Amino acid sequence: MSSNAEVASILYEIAEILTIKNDRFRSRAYQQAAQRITSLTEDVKKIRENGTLEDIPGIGKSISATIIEILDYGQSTILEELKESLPKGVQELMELEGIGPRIAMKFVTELKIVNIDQLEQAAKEGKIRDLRGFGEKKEANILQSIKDYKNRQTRFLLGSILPVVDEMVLWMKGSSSVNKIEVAGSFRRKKETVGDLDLLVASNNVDESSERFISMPPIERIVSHGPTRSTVYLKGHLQVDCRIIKPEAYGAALQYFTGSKEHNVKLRTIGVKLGYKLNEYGLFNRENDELVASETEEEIYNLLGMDWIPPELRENRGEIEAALERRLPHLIGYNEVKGDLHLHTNWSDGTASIFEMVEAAKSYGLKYIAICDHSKSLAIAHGLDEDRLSKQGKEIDKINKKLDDFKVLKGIECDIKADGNLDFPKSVLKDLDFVVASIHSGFKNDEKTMTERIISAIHNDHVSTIGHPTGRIIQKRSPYQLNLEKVMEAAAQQKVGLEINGFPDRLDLDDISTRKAKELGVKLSIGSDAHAPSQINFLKLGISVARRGWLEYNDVINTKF
Ligand code: DGT
Ligand code: CA
Ligand code: CA
Ligand code: ZN
Repeated sequence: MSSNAEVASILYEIAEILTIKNDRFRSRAYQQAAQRITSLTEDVKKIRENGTLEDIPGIGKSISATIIEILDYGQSTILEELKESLPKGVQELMELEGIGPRIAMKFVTELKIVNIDQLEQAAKEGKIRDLRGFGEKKEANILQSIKDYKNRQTRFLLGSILPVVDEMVLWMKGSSSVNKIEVAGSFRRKKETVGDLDLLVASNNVDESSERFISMPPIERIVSHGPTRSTVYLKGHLQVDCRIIKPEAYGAALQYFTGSKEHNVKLRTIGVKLGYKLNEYGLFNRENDELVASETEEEIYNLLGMDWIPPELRENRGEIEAALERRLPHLIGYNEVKGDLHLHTNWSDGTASIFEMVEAAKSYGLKYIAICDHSKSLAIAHGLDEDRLSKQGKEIDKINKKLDDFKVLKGIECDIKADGNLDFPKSVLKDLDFVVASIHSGFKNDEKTMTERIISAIHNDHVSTIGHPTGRIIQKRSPYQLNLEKVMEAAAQQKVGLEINGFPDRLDLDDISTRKAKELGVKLSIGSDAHAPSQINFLKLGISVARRGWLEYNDVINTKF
């Protein structure tokens, strides 16, 4: 979309809502302005640069300000506010691509449809095609928009989208117009699942960056395209919102679009008390609207009287208070984990040999790994019995002799049996360097049974940590019935760790439980639970959870050594 078309379409939308609200006079003004812009032969951006916007007939001070906002930021405050003022049903229908205020209002008033589900039903029953101005084609388009909308409602595992984010960032960096680039939103906060990706690009050539974005290889469909704002679907229906910003406003946009919304709301109220206005464009003086800061996040946080806050903490869970009082945690760094304390090989259900896992761990930058294959109860995973475990131990000895500056620990992921005993006797466990004790059966135990089962494993002298302590599988399986607080208290008392399992659909403990564990004095072990060499990368996901759980260097077992 050219700038002229983008500006005109927003002006038209404003006009449309004003009509619905019976503000005929302003509506006409916006409509005429939109028509003017559409019929211009010159680029509206040029006219703006020449300072002659208001020379265009029908464009006064206020509409010209709106146009400047659209050109600079791809959106309009007036439009956003007008949308907010519409009935809820109309607002919901407008979430659909291709449904503007006028059509949404028509559905609400003529068909008494007040939400997307009702619209879907009506379209499926062929009730839309008979409306004046519609037809089969438009009805089919509506169904497509609804399908897209529903796909947008599904969330993606953080771990599953890392490769596509890398690919996207690399692609964008291939354009010399790209000055800075980052995926903001929940991705930057490292939430366990993300709804969509919010790509921010600081650019010294907006048009070039925008073209680069929509010509990205993994795009499945372009939903909208404008100089400062575009939306696309990647394969698998992952939505990417791209915003292209001038370098001097990058920090403000990064702060705003990193969120979370709750964090931003709280930050704004603090700004108000200090006489500031904070939005995606910058920090402004409330009195005279003068820009105070926008280039970096640090400036903004500092002017608000606080330390810069790491994105993983921005959930309004006390981080703003901590930043104001200069007592933010010194979060564990992504490079501070020296070993992987949970991974599998082809001795059980992994795909690779011990040596191949060592190679992968070394190239990741680790100093040690604990081989923790499954124990014999888990027959489905080809779990080890005493005999094979001892053979594996001998192979590990051989490998260690060949390695310098790297160590392979002898470990096991030992099943906790129904009665709370472990799958191996103490005489076997005592010779191991690291014992992960995990539940892999009897998920339906009641709370008391499950809690006692895990606590009795904690009381085994040879257990180092409890693997994936709650058993949840994201979007698939709820945690076991468990009194997690009691488990944490026992772990703290017995000096047994609890694991943060980095496997993308586990991330168990989760962020909130991790923080609770720390508060109760538990040490955490981070393990990738890798079943293949490349999966050692999942350690990063575990570290993200640790950071979201406010952990510092000393809270994590495998920062040491
Ligand atoms: P997601 O995509 O559902 O995983 O979660 P987010 O946090 O990425 O949310 P998203 O994509 O809707 O918006 C990105 C960020 O933009 C969000 O974290 C904060 C900011 N933001 C978006 N809409 C609003 C809003 O209405 N008010 C405020 N204060 N911030 C917003
Ligand atoms: Ca997002
Ligand atoms: Ca978004
Ligand atoms: Zn396991």
